[in-house]
Amino acid sequence: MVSIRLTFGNAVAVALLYATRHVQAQTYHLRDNFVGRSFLSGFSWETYDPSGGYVNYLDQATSLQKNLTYASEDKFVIRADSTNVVPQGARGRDSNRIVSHKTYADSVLVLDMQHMPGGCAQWPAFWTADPNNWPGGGEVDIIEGIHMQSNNLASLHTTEGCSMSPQRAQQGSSGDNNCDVKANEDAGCQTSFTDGTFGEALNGRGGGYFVMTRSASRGIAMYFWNRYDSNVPPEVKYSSDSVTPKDSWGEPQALFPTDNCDFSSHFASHNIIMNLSFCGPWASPRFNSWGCGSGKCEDYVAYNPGAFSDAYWEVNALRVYTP
Ligand SMILES: *[C@@H]1O[C@H](CO)[C@@H](O)[C@H](O)[C@H]1NC(C)=O
Ligand SMILES: CC(=O)N[C@H]1CO[C@H](CO)[C@@H](O)[C@@H]1O
Repeated sequence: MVSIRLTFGNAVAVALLYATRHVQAQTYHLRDNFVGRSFLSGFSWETYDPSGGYVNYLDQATSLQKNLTYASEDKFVIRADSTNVVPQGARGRDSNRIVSHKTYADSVLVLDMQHMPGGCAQWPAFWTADPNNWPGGGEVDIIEGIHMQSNNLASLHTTEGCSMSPQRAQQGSSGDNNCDVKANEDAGCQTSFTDGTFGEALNGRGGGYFVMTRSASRGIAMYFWNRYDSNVPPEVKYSSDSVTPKDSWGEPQALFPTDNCDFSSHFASHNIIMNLSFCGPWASPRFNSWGCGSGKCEDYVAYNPGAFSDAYWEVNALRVYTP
């Protein structure tokens, strides 16, 4: 009898485990596939800088004309000006900030990125938010960092009542754990990815694939594979009609589960935003300590155009999948 019970118990346990995994494997279907010129029609170029950077964001027409935005059949590039000294009285160095027309809630974003900005004074970011409802609608920073950082920093920013346990099933390491923008001077709840996931360090590996999965019931997970990693899931590497995040993808770099955060009330539908700012409240005060020189961040940006020849995002594809 005892042995029968044990056998029965094990069978139930195995069945439950299988059922749990099966439930987690949700399939998402391709909704938008931004490649090359389709960025021009799918995004708007915002000229206003809400973050206090030393930057002059251009409108699309001006940026195209200066070739600071470039789109072909299969490439999309946005870059900072790297030939001119910043004129007296200008808002800062010419750059780009693009915002998707469409918004997405539960979704999987696949960013196939060849090259990203990185270096002294630079503050690039790839993120999602509802710009008309901040912080009420939440913010998800997928790629962000400053200066010569080589670990990507991912974070969530919310209203109060959303936090993360410091121990999470992720490859990266957690930093601040309160997502509330009023805690920790808006650091948000954070995970630092492993090394080689940001800036020049990442470019040296041929860029790679960033994947963000967002679900009101399961929270947010972020994955990264560099371009030559043999474990990039085929559905991520090659344009595919659907993706199914699953255990075989391995442990995510960053995990933001729902245990202490109700995602449906803290996150609205989000636009996708890519920007490249300079200096500002995060990078300026850390300019000297990062070994970028003894002067001021803004002067470095103004008088050293040549230092920004690598300050560009080059995107092969951005695919958006929804349930
Ligand atoms: C414009 O920028 C693209 C991408 O950076 C580059 O390949 C191309 O040569 C540039 N065109 C000109 C005319 O400089
Ligand atoms: C100027 C600008 O848009 N800066 C934003 C760039 O991205 C980060 C995302 O973390 C925002 O916090 C900045 O406001």
